[in-house]
Amino acid sequence: MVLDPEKIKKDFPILNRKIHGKPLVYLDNAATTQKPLAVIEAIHHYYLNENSNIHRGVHTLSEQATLAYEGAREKIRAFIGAKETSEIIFVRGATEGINLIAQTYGRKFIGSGDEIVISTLEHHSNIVPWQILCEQVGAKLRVIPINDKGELLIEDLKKIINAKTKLMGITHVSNALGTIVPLKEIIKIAHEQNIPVVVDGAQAIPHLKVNVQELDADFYLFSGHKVYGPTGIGVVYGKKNFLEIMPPYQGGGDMISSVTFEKTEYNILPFKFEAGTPHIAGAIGLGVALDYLKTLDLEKVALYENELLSYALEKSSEMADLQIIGQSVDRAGVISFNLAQLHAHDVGTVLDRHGIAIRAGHHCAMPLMKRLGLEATCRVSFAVYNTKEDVDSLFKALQKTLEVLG
Ligand code: 7TS
Repeated sequence: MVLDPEKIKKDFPILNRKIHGKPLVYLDNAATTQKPLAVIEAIHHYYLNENSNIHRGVHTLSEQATLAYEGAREKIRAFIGAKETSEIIFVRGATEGINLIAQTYGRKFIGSGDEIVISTLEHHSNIVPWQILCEQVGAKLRVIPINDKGELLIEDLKKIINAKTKLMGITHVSNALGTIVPLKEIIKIAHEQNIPVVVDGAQAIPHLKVNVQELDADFYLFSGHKVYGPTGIGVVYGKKNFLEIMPPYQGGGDMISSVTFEKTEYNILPFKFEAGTPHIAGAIGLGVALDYLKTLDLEKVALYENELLSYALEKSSEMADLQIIGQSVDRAGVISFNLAQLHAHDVGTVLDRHGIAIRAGHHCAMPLMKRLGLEATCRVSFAVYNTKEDVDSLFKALQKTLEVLG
């Protein structure tokens, strides 16, 4: 059975909205995805029926909230193929996940003169936390270059890593160009030199079937809101042997097993990394979002989104004034482009008048834009509820944009 996009669309109430009198065509999914009714209802249900604090109550509500929260952790473990729930840490999102690793693993195990390798494709959230760490400990950032298509130059990576390399931070899928990085190969190269790899999976989790054990990723993190879940919740997966030797990220309640004024003993994994009351409703909502994706079948989702991408790329090639940025052979449902000599923001603004939501700008990847010699691009990014009709609407509106602005 193939996916039925019209049926899927009905699961997302916001897609019924009109924007400037036109039906909403939402093509800014790399920024955040819309939420299916099941997720909205799960959060609603939690606050209506189970709201209380977790891990501490002797009362029924607390027990139920704890079960729901820990149940969500198990769903995430299964979704990404981790070995144990103790390896799944709830955080606010991908950004906090990277900062957590930088400030715990990084502060403890990376020192003066050491090197951290990232790539030209990275989102600012996989650049700046490492720069901050480098300043704190006196380490140095090295960057894997790309070719003009937006693909990583693996041969250069082999030249960059050396005895000083203590960590690699790499995206799985580029948010700006859609490039799918050959992660397994890269992790293998890094591991041959005993370099742990942190994977930014923010743009991969919604689109690809990810198995952290098959990839052999040491850390893998993502945001809930990009995978049909709520904002304010995300996940860090870490191999247990790393998490165990890492100091805690923040201090406070729940992350301790005993406290005296002289000394504090920390809690076991994963609680050691979850200080304070977490985003309980968010975790539950994320679990339901992953359930939803599972019922659709991620392999079918990937095939369907690829179909949309091919259809849109074909349409792009028929439009002489449209220049596609990024031509990676292996890519997820993202198209970056510029239209004639128009500024991306102007294009985005006119498209909005047609009810079409896209992103325009540097996509929080300013070093990548610089490498490509650009200030900004327009970016269309697909989700499972998008249809070929959405793509048709986009290209009709782009033609009109050319007529108005060109
Ligand atoms: N990593 C990648 C690859 C991303 O695309 C983003 C967000 C992040 C990390 C940060 O995620 P957050 O949830 O912690 O903010 N990317 C985008 C985008 O492409 N447009 O808006 C946000």
